[in-house]
Amino acid sequence: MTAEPIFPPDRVTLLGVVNVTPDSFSDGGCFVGQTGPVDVAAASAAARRLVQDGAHVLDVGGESTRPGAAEVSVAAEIARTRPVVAALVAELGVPVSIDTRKAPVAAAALAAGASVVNDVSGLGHDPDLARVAADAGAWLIVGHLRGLPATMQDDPHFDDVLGEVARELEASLARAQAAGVAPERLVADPGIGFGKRLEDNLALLAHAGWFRERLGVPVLVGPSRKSFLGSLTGDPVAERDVATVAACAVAAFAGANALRVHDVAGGVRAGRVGAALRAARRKELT
Ligand code: HH2
Repeated sequence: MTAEPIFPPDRVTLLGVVNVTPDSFSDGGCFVGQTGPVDVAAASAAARRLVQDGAHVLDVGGESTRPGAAEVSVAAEIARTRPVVAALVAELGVPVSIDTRKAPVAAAALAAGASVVNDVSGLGHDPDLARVAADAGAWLIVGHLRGLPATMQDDPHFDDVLGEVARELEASLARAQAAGVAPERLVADPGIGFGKRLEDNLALLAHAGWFRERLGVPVLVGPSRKSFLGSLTGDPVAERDVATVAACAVAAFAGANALRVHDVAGGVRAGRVGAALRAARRKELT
């Protein structure tokens, strides 16, 4: 377990995405097919480039959580992620995060050397996940998600998106602490694209700092290549990295502590510009 602070308050932490899935919405099929083995060497080479580009953490996932995605079995998810986590831990010298909703998948990754658990379901999917993170002394990212990825975009609705998401994240953070996760190991994520309308996603990104103040933990956002950016720009998935950079810069300006991105080179620059502008704000005028 790494002793370094993975989400220090004085930097914008960059998580580089390493999706070991056949069907992720923007980068599926790079390292594994619907059947057959995982190409660990290719995943490792791609992850090495993310680190060279400035990633502080590598976020390894074995199940797509895009709208409409089918659930993957625990065995298949472990078979995809564990060898990649082990290789990245051995070869790359940066903390590795496991992007999963399931306790056994997290346990396998933590045993292979991961130090962060990233749960987009905010502990809503598997009641044992927080205990697994607590037992390992791992960091835990709790995301906001109502329902299941398969149906989350079926007519989502909020009367007060900021208040409702904050209250539900507070409940997730309380569950994590009740299971033994130390408060200083917690990160909250308002869940961009997870059961949200365009206006919800925009409000959540624009108020990242408000969440940070209210929840008292670092706030991570993951706008990378998501469909709300396509709605705004008309860009297809493969061409959304420029819009992602813009969203990340604004999120960092608004107070986000961490950005989860596919294009790390762009995310690093967005984080620097957004954080510098935030530092330059004259509080009495904002
Ligand atoms: N978004 C995705 C996956 N994991 N984790 C956090 N904490 N926050 C996010 O916004 C987030 C996440 C979805 O993006 P991606 O991994 O690119 O796609 P897929 O779920 O299709 O694999």
